Amino acid sequence: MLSSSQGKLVRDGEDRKPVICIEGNIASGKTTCLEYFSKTSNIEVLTEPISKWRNVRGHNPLALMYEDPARWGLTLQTYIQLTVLDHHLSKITAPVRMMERSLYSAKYIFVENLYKSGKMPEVDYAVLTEWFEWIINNISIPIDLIVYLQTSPQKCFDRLKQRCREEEKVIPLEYLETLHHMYEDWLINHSSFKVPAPVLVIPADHDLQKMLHQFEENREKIFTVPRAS
Ligand code: TTP
Ligand code: MG
Repeated sequence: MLSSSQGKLVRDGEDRKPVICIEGNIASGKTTCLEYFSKTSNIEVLTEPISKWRNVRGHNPLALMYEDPARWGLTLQTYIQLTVLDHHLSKITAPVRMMERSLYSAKYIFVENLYKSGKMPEVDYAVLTEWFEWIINNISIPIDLIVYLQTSPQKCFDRLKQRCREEEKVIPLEYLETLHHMYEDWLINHSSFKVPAPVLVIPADHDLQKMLHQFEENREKIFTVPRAS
């Protein structure tokens, strides 16, 4: 549960433990990275609650959003915001937490893109933004490191085709290109939104073997991250 500290709601009854968020475009390899480190002891790994986004009480808001973003974008993004917030606030069960994405990328990448591309009505964007700002102003969401899996949009497109998630069959290369530029502006160029933690960039176009090798090479850097205050 939550209690209040320094004006913000915080998770109850535990010391602050380091939280590492894995970020990157759709199909950049976030889950693969998390699965790799899940074999390490003393780390808690939280993969994205995508199964919930595909089935909330028998409905599939992810599929609905791809079918008609203007109608269902708000529905999906509201639910994503809730499920990701739930992850941020859940009790940490190991000395370090690693999680897929964050509240920030759902808003700064996906919601912004829906709005900027004219697919989300202004009132929906306003409501989501009010919600998001209320959350970050009133609830403590500590993140100590962002690991950015930096890919080319074409590589993500190829992986997307290979993995063949039913809802994602309609995604064109241009969509991944737009998300890529938004990620770069946010985490590399620092020209869009505030970056909530230090960023470690891992080039992520390589094949699985090389990626696993790189994850291992970066292990030290990732897990000796100083805790944000
Ligand atoms: P991702 O969050 O990118 O997860 P992934 O499993 O595809 O990535 P990886 O292969 O790197 O593990 O996207 C999951 C799906 O949810 C994808 O179709 C994009 C969609 N999505 C949104 O539409 N809005 C959002 O805010 C988020 C976070 C995802
Ligand atoms: Mg994933």
